[in-house]
Amino acid sequence: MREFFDVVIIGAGVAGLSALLAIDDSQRVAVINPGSPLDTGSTWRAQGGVAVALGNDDSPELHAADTMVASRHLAEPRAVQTLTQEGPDRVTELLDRGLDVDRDADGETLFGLEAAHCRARVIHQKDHTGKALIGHLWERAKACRYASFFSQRATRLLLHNSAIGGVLLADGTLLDTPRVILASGGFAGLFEASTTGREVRGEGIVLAADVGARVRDLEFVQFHPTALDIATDGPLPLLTEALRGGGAKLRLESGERFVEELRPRDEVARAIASMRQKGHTVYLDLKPVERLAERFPGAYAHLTGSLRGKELLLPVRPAAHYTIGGVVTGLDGQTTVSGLYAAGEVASVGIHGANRLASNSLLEGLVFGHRAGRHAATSLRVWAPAPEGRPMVRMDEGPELALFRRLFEEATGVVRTSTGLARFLDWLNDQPVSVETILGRMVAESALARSESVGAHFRSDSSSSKIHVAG
Ligand code: FUM
Repeated sequence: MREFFDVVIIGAGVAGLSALLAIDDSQRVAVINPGSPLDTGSTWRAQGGVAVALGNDDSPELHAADTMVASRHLAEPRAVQTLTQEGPDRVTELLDRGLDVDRDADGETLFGLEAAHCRARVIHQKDHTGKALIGHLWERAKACRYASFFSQRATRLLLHNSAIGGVLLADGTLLDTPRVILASGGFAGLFEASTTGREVRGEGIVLAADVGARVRDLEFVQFHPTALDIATDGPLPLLTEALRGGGAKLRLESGERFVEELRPRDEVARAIASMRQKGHTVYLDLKPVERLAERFPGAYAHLTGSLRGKELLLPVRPAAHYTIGGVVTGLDGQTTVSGLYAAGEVASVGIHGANRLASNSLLEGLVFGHRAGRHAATSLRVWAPAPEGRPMVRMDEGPELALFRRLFEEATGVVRTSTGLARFLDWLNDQPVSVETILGRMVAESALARSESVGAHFRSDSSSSKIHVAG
């Protein structure tokens, strides 16, 4: 089957649906997503919320300053300004259209505090904000008469004369189009310990690189400090940072505290990893959190069953959570390939630098998804049919992929060394080529190339490296 669309959006998380909703009904748009966005991808799993400068004591400038500091000043100021200045409009639009968020008794929006923010500025719905947001966007998306939805996976981008000409889907369908918006998420699902779905494997980055798009900063992988430490083959449940914003403390089995809970996320993750390496178990103590069951029903639910205890302690560990690098874009999502756009976690527009500020990613999807959709819909393109191509190979879930995840995590986890990275790259040389091995190589090579530790990238063999542990 072959069909023409004005725009094809790959991914139906917050960035993809924001792009769709920014396009007018004069365009025919295809949205590709392997399953329902209500339970695939990353948006629906987001807990804490959306950071946005809407509070009376807040401003886009303060939000931008916090974002720059968290990024270790490697973020691009113009991109950060765009995020923080346009964020309030995007979020206000959602609230005006009925997005349900937590409010006080007077109906005023409540703002949560998270690490490295100088103000409480995270709007949320309990600890399942992602579900509320994607549910809202999905209802609106389904009402778009100009959109066709394909429950499929994109397996190759096709070029004609160096410009986008089409997209090949896993079932062999070819979508002819002059414009593709990649909004397919990051690659945290390639790590053994991850808060993200196993299906989130960075395919968009590999598809874009395959057609020559520039990619950067893949070494910056954000590990969330507090995933629930349980044995599972799937993603680890996240214990939102908002819990620490609400007073939860990190403790060793002795009850001793060892790190300030609201230090930047990378520092807290490394402090926990270091304690675990010394043989300690690390717990999140939820006792100080007021109205725990009401405000954080997801976290509270973990206190039942085998984890029930009077002490309200949950065992935690760092887990891959968000991948900062990606396909390089301008402020309207344009990549270095004509007709190809990217937005959200798959993209690198420059707002995170070496470390993403907590709860900036849903805002990123809203702001830059919207901009990419608007630009793609209004840009003029001459289109010619692309030659057909072959699908890229993707590994099946099974022992090979489990081994890949284990070795990938050993090499590119919270703490990296040149020896470990080189060993992983050697191992990859003997593996069949797939989306996963291509991505694994790109990440390991980036991590090897950056020999100094900065932000989320920590090389224990770098002279400047120091793990931040109190006392
Ligand atoms: O802890 C959290 O709720 C995660 C927030 C984020 O990744 O931005």
